[in-house]
Amino acid sequence: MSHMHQFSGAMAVVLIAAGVARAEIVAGDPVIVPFDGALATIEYLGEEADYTGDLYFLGWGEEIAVIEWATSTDNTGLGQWLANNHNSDIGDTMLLEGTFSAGDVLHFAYNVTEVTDPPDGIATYRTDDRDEGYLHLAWDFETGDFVVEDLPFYESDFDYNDAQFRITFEAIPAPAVLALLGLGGLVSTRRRR
Ligand SMILES: [Ca+2]
Ligand SMILES: [Ca+2]
Repeated sequence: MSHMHQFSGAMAVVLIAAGVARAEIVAGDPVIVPFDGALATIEYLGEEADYTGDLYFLGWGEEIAVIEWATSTDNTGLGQWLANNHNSDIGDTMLLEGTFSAGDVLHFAYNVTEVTDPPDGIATYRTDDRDEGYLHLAWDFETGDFVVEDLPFYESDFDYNDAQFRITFEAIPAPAVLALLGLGGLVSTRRRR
């Protein structure tokens, strides 16, 4: 068997694996808020992974950068903790901190904390890391499915099922909108004095 032939075989495997993943999700697509006054909830759907990791909400901003950071809930500095792929219960939901506008890009981090094989997989994959990190997270805007590949790409299986979530958006409840408008009116009144 020639070296060229071996190389072609390896390439075919990679393309098939990538094709399967892309039929459902596109790695690296930004999570874009679809309408103004949106609340975002993330639901934990499950995992098929040996590695252990936590998902965080970094904050919101543009496709390449966080502008408004979420409040840190632990000492990782990664913002709002959302779920752990081995400790959270399927169906657990978390409300993301903030109210969002159409076009805002929500940013997340997946922090791998415990690894098995290969043993060099400790890493933090972030949607604002344009080097490679953002390609470890994949969002399907039609279903809301948001999935993670937790293996380093140089020895990855690219199955994107190592931590599985769903992001849903809903309009801020009407009473809250009225309260905000009322607050705005109050501020305007005070400013005129
Ligand atoms: Ca897996
Ligand atoms: Ca995987």
